Amino acid sequence: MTATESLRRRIPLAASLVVALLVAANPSLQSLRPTISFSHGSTSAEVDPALSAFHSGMVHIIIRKVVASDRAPEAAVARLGGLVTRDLSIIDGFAATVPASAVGSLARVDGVRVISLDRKVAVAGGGSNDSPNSVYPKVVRSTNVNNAGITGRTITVAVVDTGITEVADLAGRVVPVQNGGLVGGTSPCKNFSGESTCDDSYGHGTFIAGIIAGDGAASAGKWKGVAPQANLLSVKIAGASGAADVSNVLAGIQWVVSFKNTYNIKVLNLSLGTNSTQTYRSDPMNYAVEKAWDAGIVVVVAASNLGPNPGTVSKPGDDPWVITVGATDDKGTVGLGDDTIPNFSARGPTAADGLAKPDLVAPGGHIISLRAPGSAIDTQFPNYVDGSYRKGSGTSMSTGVVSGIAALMLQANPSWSPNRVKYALTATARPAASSDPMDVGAGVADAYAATFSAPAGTANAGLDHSTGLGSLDASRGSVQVQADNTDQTIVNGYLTMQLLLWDPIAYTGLPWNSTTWQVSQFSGGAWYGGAWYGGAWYGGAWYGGAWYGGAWYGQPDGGAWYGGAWYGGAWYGGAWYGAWE
Ligand SMILES: [Ca+2]
Repeated sequence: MTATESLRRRIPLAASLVVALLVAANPSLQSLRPTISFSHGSTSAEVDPALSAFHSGMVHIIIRKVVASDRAPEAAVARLGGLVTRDLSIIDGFAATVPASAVGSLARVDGVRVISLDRKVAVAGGGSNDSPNSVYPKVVRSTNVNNAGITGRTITVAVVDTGITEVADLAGRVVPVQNGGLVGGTSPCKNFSGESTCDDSYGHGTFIAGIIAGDGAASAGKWKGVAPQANLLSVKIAGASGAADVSNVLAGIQWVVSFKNTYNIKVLNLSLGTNSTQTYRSDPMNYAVEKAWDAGIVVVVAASNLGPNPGTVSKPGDDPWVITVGATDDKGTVGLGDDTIPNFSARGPTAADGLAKPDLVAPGGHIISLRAPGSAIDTQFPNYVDGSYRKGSGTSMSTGVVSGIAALMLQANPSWSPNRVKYALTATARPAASSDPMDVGAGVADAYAATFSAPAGTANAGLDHSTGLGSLDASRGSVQVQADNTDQTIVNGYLTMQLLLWDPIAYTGLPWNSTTWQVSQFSGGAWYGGAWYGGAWYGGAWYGGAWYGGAWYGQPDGGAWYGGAWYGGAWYGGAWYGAWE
């Protein structure tokens, strides 16, 4: 038994997760909850007296529940404007950040037993980044590539995400998008989010953009990304709630493919995914990433933060064509000898098709990148590094690293196809902390070798394509989004986030280019914003469902928590693959 197998066997993640999901999803099981009797007829939780000192702003709390599987307390946190930040299943509870004014209401929620101040976080707040050390560009040797004059200049990376705020480190390199129509002009994004601006109001997309292409302008070059002169094209598919439906993703990818020539898009970064187990051979999201790949775009996708069990790579990272990226923790040192594979990093083979994934790994632990000032993450986790930066962990971050590397490779080797890029990346990857390819694929990305000394060869020979005619709803996995229309429609079945009916024949029947885009199902009609729907799953924005990752903070390095069983793994954590520290 390898060390990894041994670790997996000690942590019965899948079993407990499935049970929790069943209880949460099946109303008929609600009656199985123990009945709690109280002497006064109404219930009120015990509240830590220390919380009475907080009258405004946000406060970090620990909630212990009456019944571990009851998700009503988590849903209440979301409803009251808070954010579940950490599962604490060993105490039948969870950590959350909530408005101080909401504590009284939370105490009256059925199922909440004790509310206490999260003292560890309160003490650490603002002071946890005394000696930041984020060395990922050196670990993957992109620094060496930059020093050889290759910086990603001329290459455009499309980022389908929560938007990109054009902060100093990205200034002048967020590609303006032509609005078209009678209005004309340009916007700093293609916007499918339902929000009126292109700003990153959630805080995920800007962080990823900084990893791909930040130039360190606000830190005298100290905190640079991988391809510091690459251009970014922001395709915004979610607003401040972080909630996005599969249809938002499909529209975003179809638009990128349709306009790749207009904007010289060479790389597509997808730091997202769902827990769908629909076979890639028919799934519409797999169809989209394969259309991008066939159009000559290198598609880089997060593996997910649902590890460490087999079968935890999410969709569309389960697609055999694309480059799927898992995470390493480089421990803040350039050498690989002390690296570990965090438990959160998803493991293959893929659940639906049994395919080997991820393709490779890159640093994704305690990464320092850009804040999006005023965004949800930035506001709720105000631990900043050198003013303009913050820390985060997850396979989202690893994905950004590899997208940046792809930009470097394509600047130096402009004729390379996606299959050539994938082969060069995997053929030159260095041995990682695990020798199991289902943990790490080919190993740790090496930008220098992949760019300058890759052996000849191409990947993906003989693979089949997705028909795209599978179920849209199955592509969602267990997540649903509630639209912000008057009726607060739940977007499921054939509905899209435009509240129109999904048309698979139109989706697959035409080539994707700038002409056909105008008649595509996504081009006309407004997009709605949304929130994670708290019905069949755990409820509330960012906590629950399949766009995993959520908002995490204060993970002590190397401790029992960081990389532990629950870290983005054993429970479903919110939106996008990122942990916020
Ligand atoms: Ca290291």
